Amino acid sequence: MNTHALILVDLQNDFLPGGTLAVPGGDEVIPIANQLMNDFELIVATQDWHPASHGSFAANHPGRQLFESIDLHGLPQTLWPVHCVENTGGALFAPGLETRRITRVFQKGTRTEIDSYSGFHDNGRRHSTGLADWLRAQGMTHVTVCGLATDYCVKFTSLDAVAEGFHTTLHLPASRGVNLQPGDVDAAIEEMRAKGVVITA
Ligand code: VGL
Ligand code: ZN
Repeated sequence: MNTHALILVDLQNDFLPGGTLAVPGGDEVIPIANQLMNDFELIVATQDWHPASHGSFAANHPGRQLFESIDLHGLPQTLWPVHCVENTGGALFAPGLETRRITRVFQKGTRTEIDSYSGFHDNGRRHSTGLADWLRAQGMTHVTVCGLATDYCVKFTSLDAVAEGFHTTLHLPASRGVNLQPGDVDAAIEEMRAKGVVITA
């Protein structure tokens, strides 16, 4: 597995039950991710890391509703509860996650004016996190992606991995989705499959 990296997406307190943007069953993936790490020599993690002023927070748009879609500097933006604010407990990795096995953490969503679902680029593809170049520099040709949430950050990280030329697998047992609308997770899985992601059930 020397050329195959594991990407753990957003395994952070605010996405777990009790967090501000809890993903149903999000806590269930932590022991599965710990187990999955045994199969990989190179493990990276993404970390949603927003300034309190972030444009994806409904609270920063008076008069707007949670989960409404707005135009944020030219891009469609779903308005989320305040979550994963930099240097707060909600942004920390889940306490049960074996973080010492993670070689590098790539933070995203760090700029107020734009959101970043993918661990590779922001939603406007304006800035890269450096993840793709770093993986290539380590000699990686394959990635397995898992984590939270299947229909947002896992999906966009997986699609960008394909676009960057990596052979990409989605590990479904170690992933959970939001399903703001019923069927969102299934649609995300179908879109990933159609665009070349191998799905491991
Ligand atoms: C995520 C919504 C907002 C995710 C992050 O990790 O999937 N979703 N920020
Ligand atoms: Zn976020």
